[in-house]
Amino acid sequence: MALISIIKDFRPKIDYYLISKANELTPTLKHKIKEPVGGFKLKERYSQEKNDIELESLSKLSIGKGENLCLDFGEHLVGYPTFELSFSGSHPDAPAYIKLKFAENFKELSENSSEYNGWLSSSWIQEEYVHVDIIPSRLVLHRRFAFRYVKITMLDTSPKYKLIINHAECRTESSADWHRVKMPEIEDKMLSDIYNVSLKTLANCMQEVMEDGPKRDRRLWVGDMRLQALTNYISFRNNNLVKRCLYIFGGSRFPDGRVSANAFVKPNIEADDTYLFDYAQMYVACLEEYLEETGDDEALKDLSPIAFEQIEYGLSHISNGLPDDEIVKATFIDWNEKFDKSACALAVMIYSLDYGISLAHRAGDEKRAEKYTEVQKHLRAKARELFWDNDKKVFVSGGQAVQATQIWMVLAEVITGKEAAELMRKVPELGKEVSMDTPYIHHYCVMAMIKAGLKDEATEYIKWFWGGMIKAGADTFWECWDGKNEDVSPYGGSMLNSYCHAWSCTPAYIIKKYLIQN
Ligand code: RAM
Repeated sequence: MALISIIKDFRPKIDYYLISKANELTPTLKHKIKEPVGGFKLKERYSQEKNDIELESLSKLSIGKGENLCLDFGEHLVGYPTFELSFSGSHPDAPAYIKLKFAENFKELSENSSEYNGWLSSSWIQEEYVHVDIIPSRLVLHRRFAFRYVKITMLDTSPKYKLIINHAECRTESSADWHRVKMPEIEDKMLSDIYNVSLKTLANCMQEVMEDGPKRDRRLWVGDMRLQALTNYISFRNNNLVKRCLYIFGGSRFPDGRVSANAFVKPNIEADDTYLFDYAQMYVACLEEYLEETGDDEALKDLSPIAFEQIEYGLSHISNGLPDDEIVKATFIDWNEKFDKSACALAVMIYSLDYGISLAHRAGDEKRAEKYTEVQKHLRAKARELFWDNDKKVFVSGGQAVQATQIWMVLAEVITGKEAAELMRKVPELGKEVSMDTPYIHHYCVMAMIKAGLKDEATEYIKWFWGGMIKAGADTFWECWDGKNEDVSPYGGSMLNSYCHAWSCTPAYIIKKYLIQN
């Protein structure tokens, strides 16, 4: 929670040229009509016990006061639902007062939102209270929902009639074009399932921007966007969407030029007042990777100065290899905040310099490339000197040898070759008191394994972690996952968790780019 800031009277610095470019790149959304494939009634309003119903009998099933009806659309959808309503009994002489609860997974369906008291707003919980005055009628919802299930509960009606849901459908929305995807052949069934679920996760997050999650927060976050962009290059190849996101972050920034951690697009493009040091460095990586993919000279010219600013800002907060409090406190890495992030902050800086160097070469700025190369060499040596415990053969930051620190040091190539492989083999057993809570850090863990040459281990890790979600019923990957604790959540309650989350979409990218021959 410490990572979320509120800056009084925050006024981002706006670059209208970049904003107008971002607006020009707004994608056209694609739609499909989806209907339920099954239904049931929950025995109690908040229980998981259910009685299945035949969909064919839907038009004969009426819901009276206190009763519920759940529809199962069979897969995770993002879109606008519509219900055809009619009645049984006498002419409706009072409004039907109903509650609609949309749920991405079954567990969520039977949760009672009044029991949530975490720190994120409960207004994200997808439920609507609606009065329907005229029946028969068509109930069209104008809010977009992310869901597989919907529960309709009759809160009140008159004794003279009961409600019937004759038909339901959802008009889905996404800017991903499945026709552009070339599915590779993957022999391993679990790996192939993981691949498909990764792409579905990405597709459902690809809207007018690369959203972090279509349930919540429904906006752009740099850390998520970078991972979405990578997965997009091997699948939907909607490179203009990545470009639009890069321009959004460039077009509205902190007054001192820093790239914000996330941005709103409605009613207008506007940076949020949260700065995350590592996310701003991921902007550099994301831009360089986009340019590598597209060779887009316009974006190079418009956005590389912004990327260099992020690097300069970071470097100005590191002295003698030690990142200062300001950037350490603004370093995310993972939702688990119970560890010292100094070593990670330094490693992220070194990692970002890799992309800064390539970007400088690309921009023909050899002087800058040379300077960054020197600085990077110095910081790598410092990282080893300050954080490597030669007896225990691990990196220690603030007295702790946590997994995330080892991962980022390997990614920053502070340690390489056999030493890196040895270290990464140790990671699963290390610092268990500080768990890794999000697929975001698990992604970087797999990338560190690959960097250390441990491809078999990386494959097994993907099957264990993301495969675990599939075994638990996921058809899009979740924001948080811990096989031993289904209630894990950074938000003080899993009701706010998102079950289709951008930063979880990367296995397809990793599999295609590093783990299979194509
Ligand atoms: C979560 C968002 C997003 C992530 C930030 C740091 O609230 O959903 O995915 O990037 O936190």
